[in-house]
Amino acid sequence: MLNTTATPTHCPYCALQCGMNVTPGPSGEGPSVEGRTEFPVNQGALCGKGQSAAAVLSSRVRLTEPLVRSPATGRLETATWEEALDRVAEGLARARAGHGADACGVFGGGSLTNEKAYALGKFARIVLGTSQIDYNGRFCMSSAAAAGQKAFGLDRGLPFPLEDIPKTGCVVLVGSNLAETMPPALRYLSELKANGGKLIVIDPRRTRTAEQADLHLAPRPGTDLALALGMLHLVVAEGRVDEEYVRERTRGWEEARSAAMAHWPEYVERVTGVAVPQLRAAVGMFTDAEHAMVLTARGPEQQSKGTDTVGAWINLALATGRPGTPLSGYGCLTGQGNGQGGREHGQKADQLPGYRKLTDPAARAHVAEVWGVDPEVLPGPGRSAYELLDALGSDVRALLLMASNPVVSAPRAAHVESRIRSLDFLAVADVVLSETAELADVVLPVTQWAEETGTMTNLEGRVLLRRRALAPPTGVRTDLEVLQELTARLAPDLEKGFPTDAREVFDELRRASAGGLADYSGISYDRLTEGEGEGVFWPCPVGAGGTPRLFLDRFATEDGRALFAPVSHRPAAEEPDAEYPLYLTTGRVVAQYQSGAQTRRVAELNKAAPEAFVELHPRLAARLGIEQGDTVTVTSRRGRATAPARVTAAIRPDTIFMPFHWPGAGRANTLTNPALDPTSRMPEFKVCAARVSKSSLSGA
Ligand SMILES: Nc1nc2c(c(=O)[nH]1)N[C@H]1C(S)=C(S)[C@@H](COP(=O)(O)OP(=O)(O)OC[C@H]3O[C@@H](n4cnc5c(=O)[nH]c(N)nc54)[C@H](O)[C@@H]3O)O[C@H]1N2
Ligand SMILES: Nc1nc2c(c(=O)[nH]1)N[C@H]1C(S)=C(S)[C@@H](COP(=O)(O)OP(=O)(O)OC[C@H]3O[C@@H](n4cnc5c(=O)[nH]c(N)nc54)[C@H](O)[C@@H]3O)O[C@H]1N2
Ligand code: SF4
Ligand SMILES: [Mo]
Repeated sequence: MLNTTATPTHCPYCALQCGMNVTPGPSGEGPSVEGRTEFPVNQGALCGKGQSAAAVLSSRVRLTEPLVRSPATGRLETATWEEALDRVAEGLARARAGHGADACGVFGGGSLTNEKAYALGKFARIVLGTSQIDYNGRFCMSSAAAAGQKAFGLDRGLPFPLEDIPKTGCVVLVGSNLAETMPPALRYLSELKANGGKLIVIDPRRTRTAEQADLHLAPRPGTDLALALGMLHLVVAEGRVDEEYVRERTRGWEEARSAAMAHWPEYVERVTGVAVPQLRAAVGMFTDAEHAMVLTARGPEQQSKGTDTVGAWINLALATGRPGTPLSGYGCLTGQGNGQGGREHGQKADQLPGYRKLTDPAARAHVAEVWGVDPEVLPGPGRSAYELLDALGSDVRALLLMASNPVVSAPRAAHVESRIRSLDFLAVADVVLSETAELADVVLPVTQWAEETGTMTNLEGRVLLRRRALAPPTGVRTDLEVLQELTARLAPDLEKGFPTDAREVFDELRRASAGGLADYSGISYDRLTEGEGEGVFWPCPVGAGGTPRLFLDRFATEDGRALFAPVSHRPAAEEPDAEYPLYLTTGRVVAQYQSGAQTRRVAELNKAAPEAFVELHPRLAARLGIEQGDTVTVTSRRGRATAPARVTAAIRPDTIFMPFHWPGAGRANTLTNPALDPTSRMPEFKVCAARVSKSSLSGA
């Protein structure tokens, strides 16, 4: 029996992982949610998505029975769990028998708990024996992860807790709209300003976040690399380099310095559209502060040069002596609920648990031992997320998808959708019938956040216990149960290695991660329930106390020094031209989450943000004869989308913006460019060339 009192747990959505209490309702009424004041990150505050999260738990909007596509009607029809699981096992086994192990693909997500992400990676590697696994985090912060690993030897989004932000002197926030994407975190910036600190926001749009800034720079999309190099140029020219820090704590300065010196302020102004005096003002604010931070989010990261771009921002932080010093440094604001933990425990194409490399013989031996298999059976690295989606129906014939909705969220989505349709077999585990699940041969209805226990690692690297607060409806099973049942059918000898109790999975994950970069071995469920459940920061080896602040003594590189990135500016993969004269950039609105699969099912959120829109500047609108609310058509080399125009002076006149939360005619990803960053394999969601026109249907 579950009790009827409040259970302290965490939000199902973003990487803040706000603390909340969930209370089952009296019979006939749904459960209720309220912010948990004792949890330090949000101190009781929740955004509208968190407040309304209980709505998705109700059985009216969710799946409670498995669905199997009927050969007779071609439609999805309800089935028993036995039938559905048998069909999935058959679909995967047939692909493997006909085309080899790599014909089975697995696609995961950053909303999965650590335990699920770990089990999914293990399932792919030893049950299916496939190298073809990756996940939606590749679309998220992978460029910052790659740059952070290169520079510091370790990728933990924030190397310090959020509580340090109000105590620093200056924050440069690059391409984050956290007023909409993490509303309770705005408090940290307000406190910063109340303490006399400065906020610089870099965004082509004057967002709600930019409105809070002391200085807002609005560069052209895709030009952050030049902007960061221009700032570094001025830091050198004005003699503001922290020479002692550079000498003692870094490597590679000379190359990075000469690359930056080639980026003259006037050249940077031409490339970015940011005037030299503004560039100087930013450098002044940043270097005058005793302590300062650079924080990046998706703006600079979701570019085909995202890794170099983040590298350039890290260079600026290093040259001024910030990383690994108190109340200072570089951090990336990770996005998904378990965007941090989801990238550590083996659902990535090249990775084993503990942030280990699949190509490292010692890592393979360690993990194989924990898994009770020969290291030889572990496949090598596979394809990145977009490349995997692009290979569906050709090399990869069957796909198991858990916790992503690529029909809406992947770049060049019409093409991705056609690749998905060309699969021999698709199985989707989800809580709702997402646009991708609609295409599946089998849909498995799974439990949600409040109905199951598991750990999440928030954007600070804080490992949290998200507790079960409610009994799931009959008819649904957990993702862990699904993996166990599939193993029982495909490789019965391995079934014991797939327990369904999250604590048991976590204890194995601890052993698998021991000695790795993301070492969780000292974290236990008991420890996570102590006190107010404020969590434990990794790395945390056995017997250690957790690490809220990284790099204070040394970086995680071999010699303990941070590494500068010798980077130069280059244009986006697609720049505007005569045919497609505008920049199109994409992002989020406060009331919808990601592909919208969950939040589009919540009435109050839909009321606040019912449909896609196209943001454009009044001058551009006037030139094209477009008025507020007119239906407009946006065209790129990938296709076209239509949505109402939202005319606003808050955007650059050469740029249009669309949120990506909707399928159908307003789907932003019909337009986006899948050009990939060479290192992180991140697609260029934040910039492509487009044109816009008043739709002929307008006013009809
Ligand atoms: N409401 C809501 N909150 C969310 C989510 C959601 O879907 N909805 N998703 C969660 C997830 S997974 C993530 S990753 C985070 C994302 O959080 P954010 O990174 O804050 O979100 P975005 O809106 O994608 O992008 C941020 C800003 O980048 C700007 N931008 C566009 N192009 C460029 C550029 O070239 N350079 C710069 N400097 N800026 C640019 C956009 O104008 C936008 O304001 O949010 C998390 N929180
Ligand atoms: N144009 C454009 N496109 C973008 C972006 C952008 O800025 N612009 N941002 C990108 C980014 S940062 C991200 S993170 C992606 C996200 O995009 P998606 O990968 O599509 O993420 P979600 O919409 O969160 O999809 C998660 C799905 O998993 C289900 N789900 C939730 N929890 C669980 C669970 O525990 N188990 C299972 N089995 N299912 C679950 C949800 O119901 C939902 O259907 O979108 C990317 N796409
Ligand atoms: S900010 Fe993020 S974690 Fe907090 S309530 Fe909103 S969606 Fe949930
Ligand atoms: Mo994300």
